[in-house]
Amino acid sequence: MKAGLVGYARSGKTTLFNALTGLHKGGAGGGRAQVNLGAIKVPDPRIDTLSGIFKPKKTTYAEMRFVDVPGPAGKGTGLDAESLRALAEVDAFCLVLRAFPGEDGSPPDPARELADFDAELTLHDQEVVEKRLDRLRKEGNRGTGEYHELERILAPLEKGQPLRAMGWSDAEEKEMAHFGFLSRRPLLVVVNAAEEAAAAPPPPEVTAAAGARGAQVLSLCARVEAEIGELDPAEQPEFLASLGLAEPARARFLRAAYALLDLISYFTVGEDEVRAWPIRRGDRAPRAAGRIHSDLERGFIRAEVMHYPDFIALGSESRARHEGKLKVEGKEYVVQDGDILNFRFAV
Ligand SMILES: Nc1nc2c(ncn2[C@@H]2O[C@H](COP(=O)(O)OP(=O)(O)O)[C@@H](O)[C@H]2O)c(=O)[nH]1
Ligand SMILES: [Mg+2]
Repeated sequence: MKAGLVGYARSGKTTLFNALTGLHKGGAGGGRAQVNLGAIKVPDPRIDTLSGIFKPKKTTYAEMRFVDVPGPAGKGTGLDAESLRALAEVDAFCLVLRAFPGEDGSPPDPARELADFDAELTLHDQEVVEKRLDRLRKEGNRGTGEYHELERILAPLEKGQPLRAMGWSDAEEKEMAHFGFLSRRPLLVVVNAAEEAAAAPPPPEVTAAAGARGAQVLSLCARVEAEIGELDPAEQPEFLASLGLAEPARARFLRAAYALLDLISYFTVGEDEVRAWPIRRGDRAPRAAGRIHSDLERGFIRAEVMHYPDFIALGSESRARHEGKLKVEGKEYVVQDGDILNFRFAV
């Protein structure tokens, strides 16, 4: 599972990528560059709290992978084969929009960039659908379920509506999966603001357009995020306060991107290690256990479960047990975000 930082050249993708990874290499400013890939820790105040309670030898945050995908140079140039390949390889898009004045003084138009970029994705999918329909017609398969289904989704695509905005049943989702539609992938719109607007909400027209396109939106200033990363941790709070920020926007962005990939965390705790484990929302206990080791999935017997808020309210595992807040769950249990788990297994 990985998220791609996508968008037009010079929107600030590489600046944001470097701010996220803490890299300061000369990637930014180059406009079009090679693909960068990095694993990034997802900040989680619950892990900080648990680590404060257990004082473990090691604290491990969940990680997620990001790709800095070089984008097309300008609008209307279309997505070239290389960009398409790079886009097809990521599971969700974080679309970076330029909302700061360009080096040549050109005013930003993030709402336009959003419409243009999503139009590229939509057009790509429309071509995929048309090609397949053509083929089915040539083969004399007009009457098939697939044909009708594709015709149904062609109509909104022709109007420039992304597939992400459509409600599909689980069966439809499964049937369509192999097409790899780009306009169906989860989208987080990242308004890359000017320094003065580092703490401002996204422009209302962008928020409205994102909503209509089935996307979420947030605003940050990639340059400011890069600066925060370079500061001494002791100096950060004052700098953040001077900008009107409660925490680096990086933390907010990473949590949103994590959720965009449909990832949630469960925790394991103890004197050795406090750790967050990323799993897919909806995963059952054995699969979640398999994140730690395949033996735990194969030999899964049961899971002891405490919900994070219960544990924090009661303060200890023994009190949680005493109050009936430590539950024993079997194979069918769907793990919830923030569960503190202990697995019993035998191989
Ligand atoms: N003022 C301002 N400039 C930025 C910001 N983010 C990026 N830039 C500048 O915009 C230019 C393009 O950035 P870059 O990260 O290379 O864009 P990319 O082509 O999308 O990877 C560089 O000169 C950056 O320093 C920002 O938040 N504010
Ligand atoms: Mg770049």
